[in-house]
Amino acid sequence: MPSIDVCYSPELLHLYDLKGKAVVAVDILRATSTMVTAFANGVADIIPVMKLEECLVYAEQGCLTAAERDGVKAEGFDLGNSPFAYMSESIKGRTIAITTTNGTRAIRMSEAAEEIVVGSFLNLQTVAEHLAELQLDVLVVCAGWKGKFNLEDTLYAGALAERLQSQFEFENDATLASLYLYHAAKSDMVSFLRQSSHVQRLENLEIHKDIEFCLQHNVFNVLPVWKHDRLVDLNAKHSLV
Ligand code: 3SL
Repeated sequence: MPSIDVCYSPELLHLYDLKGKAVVAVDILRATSTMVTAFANGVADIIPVMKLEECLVYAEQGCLTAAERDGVKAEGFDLGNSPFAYMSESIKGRTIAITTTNGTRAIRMSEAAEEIVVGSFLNLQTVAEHLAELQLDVLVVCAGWKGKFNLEDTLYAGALAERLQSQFEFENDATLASLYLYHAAKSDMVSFLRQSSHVQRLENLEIHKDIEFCLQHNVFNVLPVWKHDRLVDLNAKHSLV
């Protein structure tokens, strides 16, 4: 039976052997929720990069560029990191190069894995079904915040563990803790997360509607997966679940 484990921060990745594993990279607020929304709205592919300068170079190749630092859209880029900015016709068929404070870092630091899947509550079931078919050991890599633990990514790990628990064994207590937290939170995640640090940070920036949007379950059946140097949607049709 394959296993599922949870890494609470990219800074802890040195403790894990990614070889032969499927990584689910997650940054619920908001990078991976935004990427899933972008694919659902017809983006062709997404190039996650770590640095602002690196991202800007892609403009010269005809890509749209997107950047966020500390919750705010960085100056000089086409887009920020709100999922609502990725619902326009103008992004259809485009390649987007994106850098965010933590989310794109979690993806790029997972490159040694056999497969990297981008997870969010928005495509939770689609990712769970894909992992069940894949039959690889799974590591959920939480983006956290600047190397530290966060609650919303942990809740996602718990939600995924709940869906996979009959077919995967739990590698250690990190998975169990995530599951227990998800059980405590799932009936009202918005309230559960009200005191959490990134929700507070986004609320202070008056970013309210993104929070509720990103906590919705199973809105899209997109399956963003790392191929060569970028993310593509393995479910070609982008149809709503
Ligand atoms: O940390 C990240 O990568 C971002 O998702 C943070 S924010 O939600 O855009 O503030």
